[in-house]
Amino acid sequence: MRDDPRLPMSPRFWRSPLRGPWFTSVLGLVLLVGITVLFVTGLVSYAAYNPDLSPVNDKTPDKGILGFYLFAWPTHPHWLYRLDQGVHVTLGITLIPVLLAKLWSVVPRLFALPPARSLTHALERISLLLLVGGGLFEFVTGVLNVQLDYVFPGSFYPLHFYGAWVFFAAFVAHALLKTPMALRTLRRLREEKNDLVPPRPAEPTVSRRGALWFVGGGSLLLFLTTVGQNADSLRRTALLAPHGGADPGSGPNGFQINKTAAYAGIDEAETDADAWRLVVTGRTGTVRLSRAQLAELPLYSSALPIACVEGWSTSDQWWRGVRLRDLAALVGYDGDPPDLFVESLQRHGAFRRAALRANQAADPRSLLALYVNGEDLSPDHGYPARVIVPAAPGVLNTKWVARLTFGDL
Ligand SMILES: Nc1nc2c(c(=O)[nH]1)N[C@H]1C(S)=C(S)[C@@H](COP(=O)(O)O)O[C@H]1N2
Ligand SMILES: [Mo]
Repeated sequence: MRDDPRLPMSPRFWRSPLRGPWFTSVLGLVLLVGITVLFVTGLVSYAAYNPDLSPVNDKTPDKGILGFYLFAWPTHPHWLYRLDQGVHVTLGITLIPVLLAKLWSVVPRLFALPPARSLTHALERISLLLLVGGGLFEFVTGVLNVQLDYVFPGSFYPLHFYGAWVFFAAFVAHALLKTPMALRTLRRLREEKNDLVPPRPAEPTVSRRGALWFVGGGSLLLFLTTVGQNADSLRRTALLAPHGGADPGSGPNGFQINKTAAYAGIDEAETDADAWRLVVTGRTGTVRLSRAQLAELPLYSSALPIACVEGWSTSDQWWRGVRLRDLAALVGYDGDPPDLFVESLQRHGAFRRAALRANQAADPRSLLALYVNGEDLSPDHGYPARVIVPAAPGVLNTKWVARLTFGDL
């Protein structure tokens, strides 16, 4: 079987003259840097949810020691989550051609016989299964979540989170084994020959450098059609960005909408000025405020973006409303406020409520916004009132707020 060139187990089956240590090494080193950045930005992104704060924010309750690194998410700089998640998603999409080319370059090894020459070899091949399987799993779950909007109801986070740890563990082992060889190959300190070089190469149709330009061009194209989803003025260039569908229209409320009021099942009768009351609860009891009463309180403006886990973000918008810390003061917290639990009018859906940390409630830029860009919030942007907090993931900026509960969670 090993010698029959019609079967993939035979080295002679694989004929592309592009395969060899140089091509694999270049792609491998790009992935070494890129995937490390993806892993770090991904872990940081998860910390931004403040999962230690409350079960409401915790999307992977069984994470155990994998949550060792979690930290209290800061509110400075205000674009922190926007940058982190923008890099995570844009880079992930950009690396797809590199990942595919890298896998293509080593695919003969998948079929190599015998399956294991020694115990070390067997362990190496098992780690490769975790590496390739884990890598494909992370890229596929990531892209599906970005493109199809929660195809894994409630379970994308644990899948992607645990997958990342499995994948990265195998990735570190692989990098330790292979990086020295890849660097030597690129410095041409060693003869360019290994089992990836086809024993009976076909005529080249493209040079190795040409092939690399092709892969790089694919990445560049994906980058250029994705990166625009990180700013209002560039959004039209983001051809590959999801949610091109719900047209936010123009004007002050004309920025990205993910879930409309109709989608969230918000009943207009409930948001009506006569019916809606904000219920604020804290140490000294409960107060109820109509929108008109809220608008009588001292109002402040904050320029803050919305940045979604899916990798899109808006430019800074001008929000205007009541400071969360001022609302805390109404219910007995004169100094710094405690943690805060926010609930919306929405009855179903994982993001209908969120927990905010004391530092987020205390930041003077954190608002219960009534207006955006000089106008009332539109129904789709959370009318009558929405939370907006600097540096936080979009999920924590609850729309259609009904109730704020201050107190240690
Ligand atoms: N009540 C409520 N608030 C919510 C959501 C939601 O589903 N329900 N979605 C959140 C998410 S995931 C994001 S990214 C921001 C912005 O979402 P939008 O584009 O739908 O306005 O609102 C947040 N606020
Ligand atoms: Mo989001």
